Amino acid sequence: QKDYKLWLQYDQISNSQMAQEYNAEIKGIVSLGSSETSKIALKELELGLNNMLGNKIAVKSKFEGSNNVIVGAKSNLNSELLKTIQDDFNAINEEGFIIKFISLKNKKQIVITGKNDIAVLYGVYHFLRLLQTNKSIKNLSIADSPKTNIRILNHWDNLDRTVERGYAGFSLWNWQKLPDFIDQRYIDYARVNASIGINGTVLTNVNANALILTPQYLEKVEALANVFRLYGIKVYLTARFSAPIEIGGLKTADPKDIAVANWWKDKAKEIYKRIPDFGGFLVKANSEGQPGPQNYGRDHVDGANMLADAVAPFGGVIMWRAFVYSEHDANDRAKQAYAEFQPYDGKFKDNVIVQVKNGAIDFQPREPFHPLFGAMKKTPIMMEFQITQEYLGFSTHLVYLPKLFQEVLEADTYQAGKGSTVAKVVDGSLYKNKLSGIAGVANIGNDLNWTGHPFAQANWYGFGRLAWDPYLDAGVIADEWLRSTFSNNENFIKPVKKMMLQSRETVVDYMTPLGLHHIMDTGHHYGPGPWVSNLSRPEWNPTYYHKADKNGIGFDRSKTGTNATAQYASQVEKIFDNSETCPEQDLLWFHHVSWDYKLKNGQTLWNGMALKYQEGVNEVHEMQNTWNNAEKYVDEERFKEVQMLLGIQYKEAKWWRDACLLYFQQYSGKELPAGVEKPTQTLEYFKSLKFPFAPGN
Ligand code: BDP
Repeated sequence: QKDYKLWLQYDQISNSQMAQEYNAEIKGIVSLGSSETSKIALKELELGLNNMLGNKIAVKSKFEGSNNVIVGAKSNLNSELLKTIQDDFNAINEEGFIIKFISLKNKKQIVITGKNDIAVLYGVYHFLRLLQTNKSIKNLSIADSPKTNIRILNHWDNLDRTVERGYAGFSLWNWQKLPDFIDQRYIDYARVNASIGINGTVLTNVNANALILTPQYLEKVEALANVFRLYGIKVYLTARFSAPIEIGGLKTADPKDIAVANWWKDKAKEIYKRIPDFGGFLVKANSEGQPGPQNYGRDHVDGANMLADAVAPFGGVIMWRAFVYSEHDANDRAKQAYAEFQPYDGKFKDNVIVQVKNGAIDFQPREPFHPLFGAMKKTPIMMEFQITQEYLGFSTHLVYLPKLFQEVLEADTYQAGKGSTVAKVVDGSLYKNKLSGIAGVANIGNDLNWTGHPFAQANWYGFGRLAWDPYLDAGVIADEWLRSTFSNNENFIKPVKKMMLQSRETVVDYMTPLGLHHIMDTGHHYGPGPWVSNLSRPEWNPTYYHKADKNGIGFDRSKTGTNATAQYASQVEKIFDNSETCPEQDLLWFHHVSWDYKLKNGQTLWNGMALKYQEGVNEVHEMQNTWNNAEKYVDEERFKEVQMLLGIQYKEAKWWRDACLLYFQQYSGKELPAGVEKPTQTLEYFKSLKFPFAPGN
């Protein structure tokens, strides 16, 4: 099944010129290593080359003849070979690889190497990608290393196999059959992740269940770790802060209590005995009702450091989340994480890294970057992106997320002067952190195609590529993905890539244009619900976020409002604080403006907003056209699936437009401008819609 193979299709090269080149340049494989991982690398290379070149490639035991692909880690290279690439090793880190044409005894050879077998595996995948994307390999000389240490998926998977915010079926982890039954899917999962350089996975939900830390479950976790290790993937777990009470029989989980600290130390010892390369814990504490150190009058530093001490002897890390906001805090929700965490700068132990969502609210179609990036100069900060589309149409809407990721990574925090981009914060280069990382909340489930929407595979792929190199361009990534997943035909690539790159702006247009946010319906966050105002916590209500009234719309976070802008470096603050200089895409995030406010294009806010909603709908229609024209380049199954999904997206884009405009119109009191289609239903109708079944909430 094509869907299942993701971006590792290895279709036969149809471009005859490239096929000729590859056949001339690649005559055989010489594999030097003998570890399990070396065997995996060899098998992959054989599979890829045999399929793409359409003939069986010779696997040799010696360097006979020329143009062999020689694969092996540095320690496997003989001195003669090593001499030819010695210098290249200075250009890579522990996980980096070298792919190079060399001359050995006057014969041309291609070496794929690195400092260990996992790095070599990364090199093999990179080499295969070059062929998959029809790049010339003549005289290759590549030395490439990942820029971040922790490149990790966060699975919000529960032990009953439901997945919080998961839209691609149930959890991959079959706890009932583990540890003895190793589903082929675990191996395939590790393989595809290795192909994009992902090196960690948190198996369990941030809303954690302490049971995962009991011996019965740890035995199962160990079985998964044994599979993943061969592909360079470390296993991590979420730690429920109250576990010492729930499964340890203690009366408290106070981090300053010796018995509690010892309980975690013993637990860590027990885990590392089973899994010597266990990565560590991800913790959601004192957030949305989860237990944490504050239950005992302690703070986040106390909690994180206590756990850090437990895993430190084994080289483990604690990823402590900064996703906090409280109903008892009268502050603007967008300000709370910064207000709470920034003062802790420099207080965490060395093996703690603070995990921060890309924006200050919650994975919206668009958010300005989180003010904590760059603001903690003595604390490593890692990125948390959401690959699963909780607020962006689940796995039903086609939205290419690397565009969103890139926008955040490129944002300049100015925290250490101009050029202090978020990418430099998360790769650790800005403040020379020892730890760095990028996490993505996984969009993977047990659906046959892994991600529900065939194009959601691109979001997994793109996440991995950006975690490896946060400076990559979303367009380049889309190009790679399309070629590896579908076809190298330019007539296919060009329009479909354009559609992907536009798709993120499109969803913003039909859901939350001009800086609107969090106006999704209650609980599931799927359809529009700007009218919702009856939830117990004020900051859960859409009305809290858009603040529409007769005078205008938007959340005033400037000096005249909550002053959230002051949490940014002064250069950024200045820009956001003034509605004239604030990027229009963030206008209603930072400002409450009148319905007659003049936009840059001369339209009034009301007209401009209505036209944006319409534009979003039109753009989805365009996507449908683009896809229909792509039919002859795509297998029937995937073609039909995407076609049907785009049909739903078109219907739902109109639902968003009509529901939001009818609702806001009550306040603006204005007619819809020319060019905006008339709503087909009344506001009452849209309000009465109940979403019958929403997965994963
Ligand atoms: C929100 C989700 C919720 C998660 C929470 C989190 O709605 O399901 O538990 O974030 O990140 O986006 O902890």
